[in-house]
Amino acid sequence: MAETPVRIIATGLFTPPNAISNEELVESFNAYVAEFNAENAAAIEAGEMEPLSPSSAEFIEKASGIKSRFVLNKDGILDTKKMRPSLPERPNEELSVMAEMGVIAAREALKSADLTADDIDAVICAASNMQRAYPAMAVEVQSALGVGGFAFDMNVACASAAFGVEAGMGLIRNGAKRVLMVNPEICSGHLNFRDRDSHFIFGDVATAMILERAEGEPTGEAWDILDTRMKTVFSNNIRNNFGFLNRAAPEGVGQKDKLFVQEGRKVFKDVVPMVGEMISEQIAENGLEATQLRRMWLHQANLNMNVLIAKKVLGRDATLDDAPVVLDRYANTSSAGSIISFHLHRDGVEKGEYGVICGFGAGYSAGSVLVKRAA
Ligand code: CO8
Repeated sequence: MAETPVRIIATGLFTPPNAISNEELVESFNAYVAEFNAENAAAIEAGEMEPLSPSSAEFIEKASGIKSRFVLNKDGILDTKKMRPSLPERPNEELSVMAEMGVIAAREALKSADLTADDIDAVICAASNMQRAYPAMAVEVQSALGVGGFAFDMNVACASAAFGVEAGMGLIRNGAKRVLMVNPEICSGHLNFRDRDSHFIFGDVATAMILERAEGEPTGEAWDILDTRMKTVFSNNIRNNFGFLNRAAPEGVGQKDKLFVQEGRKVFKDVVPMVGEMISEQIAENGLEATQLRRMWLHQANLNMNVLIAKKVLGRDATLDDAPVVLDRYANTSSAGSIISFHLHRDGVEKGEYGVICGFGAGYSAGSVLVKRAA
């Protein structure tokens, strides 16, 4: 175990009230395609422009395992004239949307551990995209909750939560007693809902986790962190170039890579072996056999990806009990995916049993946290 032992003692989840099924999403996308092709009929007819192809709910479920997603705003996304969430800018005096989601998830985690803001020494906001550059979202969450100490943001794309656990452990080694991590993800804000290849991939959510220095017997639920692994390998296959040096061009012109873009097949091919090897090495180097791994709370990007990773690690087909799936209802929620899975599906793992919380994505980046249920 690490020099200063650290435990996970609570998690929290905020799920937006609106859901969009594949059928609803595809109906809107296909209406947009029909409008686009009608508006550009002459150019298409003259061979100057390719017509757009419709999407399909069957393809989406088969290719990804996604059936539905939660979003902060449904109307704007489904409106073929907008195809982006309508989230009005808030005055600086109001809590930002991202902080608000993080605070709701954090409050749930605090409540379940029977703690208050006074029991927390630091806040980390670990997510794929912050809604502004500064002040840090984490400082806003800290202030809204009334936490002392300090707070900071960090971004390692879909692996942010695993890297956030590593960062939190570092703070605890340096004297903090408890660290709160939040993972608010407004993926719908940077997803291109006009892109057939990716319009279905993401959803919005926020998760929270409380880490604590392990001293004495735990008073409530506790998961000892035995080991963490981090790996990054540069790749252009998942990008989002939005930023102040890359101003958004007028609608539709050179816009594509100012939102999420990826080479999905390449990502799949590169990331599956990278993550499978990472978890297998982690287990072996901690003196464990794959048969001792009771559960894997994997990043929720693509069902087939998780099936392959779990099979590679376990050496057999994995069941939903081995590697729970939340992707069907939540879609890819970036850094929050593995934490939603851990939050909703940790019953049945008994004291003394082992599990892995693992996130992976753009960068490429991958982070794996080996845990043992302590109480
Ligand atoms: N409907 C119908 N047909 C379609 C559609 C559609 N919507 N889209 C594509 N097709 C067709 C294609 O035209 C193609 O047809 P053909 O074979 O005739 O050319 C065929 O289906 C196959 O297309 P693809 O190769 O694109 O399909 P795949 O089977 O590879 O599935 C996936 C696509 C689901 C994207 C898959 O490749 C995948 O999941 N890959 C892994 C992706 C992944 O893990 N990405 C990680 C991203 S997360 C991250 O770290 C970034 C964080 C940032 C958060 C940002 C929030 C916005």
